[in-house]
Amino acid sequence: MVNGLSAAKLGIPDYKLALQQHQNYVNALKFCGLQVEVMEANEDYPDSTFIEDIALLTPHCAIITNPGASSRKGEANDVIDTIKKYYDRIEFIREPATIEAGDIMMVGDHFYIGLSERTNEEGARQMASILAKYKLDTTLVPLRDMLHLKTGVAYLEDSNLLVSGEFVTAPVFDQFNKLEIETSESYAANCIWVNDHVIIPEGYLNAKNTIEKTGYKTIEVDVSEFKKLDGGLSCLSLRF
Ligand code: CIR
Repeated sequence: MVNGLSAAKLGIPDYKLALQQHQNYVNALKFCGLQVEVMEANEDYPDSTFIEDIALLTPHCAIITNPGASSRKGEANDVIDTIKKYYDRIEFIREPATIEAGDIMMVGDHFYIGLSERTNEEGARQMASILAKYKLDTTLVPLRDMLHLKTGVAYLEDSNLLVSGEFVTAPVFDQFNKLEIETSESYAANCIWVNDHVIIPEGYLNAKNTIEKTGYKTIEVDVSEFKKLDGGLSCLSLRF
């Protein structure tokens, strides 16, 4: 992962510390009642720890994406056998479509798809048409600055949506109860709701207060080494 893609300018990740942080992340998921299968590291793909991007797992099917970053194409090959253990129906996004599932946010039967530097219109189109087969709807969200849609929004169920940066005023999210994460803490807009807990990155006090005031229990996990590669908490797992 020390060779992973990064725009953060926060330096090279400390690999040993990243391993510890990853273990703490796994422990937090287990604490929330999840069963966790940890994949072997794939040293050919420095960004493969951000496994969220390579598949969308819905209640009906798994959809293998085609990453927009060329160094990430092929990451899925290593993971499909594992996904097959849990899914009979596996669909694929095909060239020239590109899409990374960090650009997809699930809200019940509805999926918001960010159009980003990694997800092109054809990617969103193929994804929407696969989802439609399973009676799942989609809304497209053009991105301005963020890497991925879920870099700046996180759905916490019960209509509660964390929003930061360009998404604070985006009309597409107006029907939600928006919980704004201030710019200086924008990294904390990438949280995950798991069985009534919200796992949040460590060190973002205002975000933590906002989430707790809304009625959630929070679990803080330090993911500083993954932040150095522009990745957040959601990116590190496929949850279904
Ligand atoms: C990348 O640039 O692809 C990785 N360094 C970070 C991916 C983060 N994934 C995500 O936001 N879903």
